[in-house]
Amino acid sequence: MRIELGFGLDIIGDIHACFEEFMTLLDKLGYQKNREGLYIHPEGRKILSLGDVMSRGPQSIECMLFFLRHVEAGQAYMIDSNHGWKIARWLEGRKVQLKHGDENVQKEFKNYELKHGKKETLNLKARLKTLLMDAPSHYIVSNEGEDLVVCAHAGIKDEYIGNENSRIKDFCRYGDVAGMDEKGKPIRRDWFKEHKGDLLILWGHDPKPEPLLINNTLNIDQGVVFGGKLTCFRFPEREFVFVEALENYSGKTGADNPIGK
Ligand SMILES: [Mn+2]
Repeated sequence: MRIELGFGLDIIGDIHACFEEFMTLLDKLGYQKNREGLYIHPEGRKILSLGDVMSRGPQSIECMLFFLRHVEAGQAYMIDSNHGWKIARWLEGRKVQLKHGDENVQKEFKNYELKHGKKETLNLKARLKTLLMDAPSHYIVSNEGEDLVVCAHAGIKDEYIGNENSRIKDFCRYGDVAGMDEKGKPIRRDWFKEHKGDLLILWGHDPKPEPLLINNTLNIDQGVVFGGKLTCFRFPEREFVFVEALENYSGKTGADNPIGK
């Protein structure tokens, strides 16, 4: 789970199947499509996704396929996430309830099968399942032996950093959830208040209208699928690059919309 900073990282918040906005972002960041169809940065930068690349939005398969190809090519990293884990188990053939936008992935696969046939669909599903199952709970970005940044989907406790077990995986997927309220929404505890030290923790999952920096923890999920924007945090430059959502794909408005759109 420890990766080298190398020539720089472009760390990207929850994409949630907003493939068009993601392509616009890569273009803004200076990535160029090569002959094999891979997006390569001329300065050798790499892409790191905070997870939830699929579900809710319109193009889950395209987004997952992008990370499948770029992770295999060593050009991108992608961490585990709550939707990613749900879809992984569905792809494995387990009985899971597809809701909160996961049902869109199933619909996309039905259309994919009509277009590409059963064999190719099964093959893709198996490869995507492996990608999602193999995704680590978090990454530690280091440079010349010094740890600089931790990337986790929904959050992490300081004592979990550098370790991996089922409890840590769950915490990184869902954050510190104290149960559900009467409306079925998770009651979230603010894990980031406990973080100490200089290590910067990047996280997404819980959309905020703007990047939120507290205690050296930085939320970069600005709710693109809810009509907000897709965020990239460039490291080590510590610069933000945003792409505004083309629309609110979520069907959620007003009080039901986490960023109030
Ligand atoms: Mn999430």
